[in-house]
Amino acid sequence: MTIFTSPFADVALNDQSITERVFAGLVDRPDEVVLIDGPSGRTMTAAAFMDQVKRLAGGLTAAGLGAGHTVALMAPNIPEYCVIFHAVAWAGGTITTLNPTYTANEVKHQLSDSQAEILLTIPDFMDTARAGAGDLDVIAIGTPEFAALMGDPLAAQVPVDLDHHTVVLPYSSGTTGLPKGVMLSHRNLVVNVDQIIAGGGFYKGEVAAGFLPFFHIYGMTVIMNVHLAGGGAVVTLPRFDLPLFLQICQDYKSRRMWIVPPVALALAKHPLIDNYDLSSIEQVFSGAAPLGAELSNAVGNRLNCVSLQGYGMTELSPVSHLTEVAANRPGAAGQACPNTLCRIVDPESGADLGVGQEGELWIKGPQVMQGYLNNPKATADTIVEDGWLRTGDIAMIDADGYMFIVDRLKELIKFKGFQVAPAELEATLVAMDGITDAAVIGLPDPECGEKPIAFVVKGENAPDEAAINKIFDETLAHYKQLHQIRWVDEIPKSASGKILRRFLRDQVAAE
Ligand code: AYL
Repeated sequence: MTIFTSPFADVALNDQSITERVFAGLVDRPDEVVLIDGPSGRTMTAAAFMDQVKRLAGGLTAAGLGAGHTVALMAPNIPEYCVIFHAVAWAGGTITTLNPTYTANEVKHQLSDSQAEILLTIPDFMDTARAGAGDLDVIAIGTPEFAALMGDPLAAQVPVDLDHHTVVLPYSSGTTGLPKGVMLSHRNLVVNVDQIIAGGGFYKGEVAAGFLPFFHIYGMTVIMNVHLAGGGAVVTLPRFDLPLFLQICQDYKSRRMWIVPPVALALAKHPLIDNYDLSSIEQVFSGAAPLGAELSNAVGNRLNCVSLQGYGMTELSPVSHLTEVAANRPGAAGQACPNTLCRIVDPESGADLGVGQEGELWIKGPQVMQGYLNNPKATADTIVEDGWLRTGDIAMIDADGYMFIVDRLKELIKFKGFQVAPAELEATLVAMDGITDAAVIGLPDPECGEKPIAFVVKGENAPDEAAINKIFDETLAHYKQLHQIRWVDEIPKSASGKILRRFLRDQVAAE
């Protein structure tokens, strides 16, 4: 077995809850502003943040929503997001995070799958939240009902099993099928914060313009928790808005931009960039989807800074690979984090491969998830042989330990860094009367990375394109919309009935 190790020294495993870890980065600077609402400029100090976390934790506990209970949160990035997240964690509960652009249908699915007992949202999303929540209580942040949830402060972390209690339950489709609840423990979240800070460095007092959504593991761990725990601050942006993002980076003298590849494209090409003083920026860090060497270099040259890349998955809390400033290699997805082992495995034969060879990337480390909620089969298919996580990505590791993602073995489509599960779109299609079969694949796109397109087999009285698009619009979030529908006679399948996605992708590529 060829095992690739990390170039970094291991970090010590820290016996703290994620909120204890974050508070440790706040207690010695109580008067510092650590959260700023981007659009309004409203601020929250470290002391105010910790106080609100403890009071909400007390209130949730008193309301029977503390230890052992699951709270759902569907909100854009605002300071209260961080308060709610840590209050649930402090109270010994589980938080499941929903994309705030979800439709009622998607909300309903995640609430029932996660067995959430209350949904917290913002007034703007109340209608969708209520429509998806059925009989469940829905409370909007900023209302008297939300204020009433605050109780007597809970002085200490409610004790939980740091290795096995699920503190957060984001959703990911993994290598196949529908989105599944990813069970992440306190240990997973805390160690990943420490791995990121040890491997990627942290500038004391660093202020991030945080537009990457906190409901997704990138925003949650890398922006929210790393900045609070590491000694920095976050300006929360409820959505990506290029002028506001640039203004905040300029005003707060940000030293690092945390981005995804579509933003790299804007940074390299958009004329607006020249209107701002971005001389404080020392580093642009991209993750969640591939960033080519050419675009990476273009960003670095335009902003006169280093352009780095990280790699990971929701199932890895999320980071397994990142790059040190001094060791940048454009086009590489990074080097293994501290405490992280890798293998490259031939997907056909199962044989371990060596330096320079392409195969499936397997990861082992303390950031590997506990498993998928109520889905032992998907868990067993993903975490194999004593703790190795199969990523479903095809990668190559060079002689210096740089990992390059070269292809994807799994079904997943990435639209602007967002996960689109083909199985979910296919299920929506075949549920329509008059559609007998369907396959969804990603069409490469310079701006979005990939766009979902569908191959559809017509039965009797099939809906037309407009009717299909209308149902998609009503039931699925914006990034799951189809960009093309192709009518075909049949869907190519293997002998075992699996859709031959590679065949479809090759066919489209050859056109
Ligand atoms: P999920 N290059 C190519 N593909 C990537 C990269 C990358 N640098 N990073 C992520 N992916 C793809 O769960 C890959 O297919 O987590 C991987 O299996 O939404 C999938 O995205 C996982 O998608 C950071 C901060 C990584 C965040 C993240 C990843 C969060 C995405 C590093 O520093």
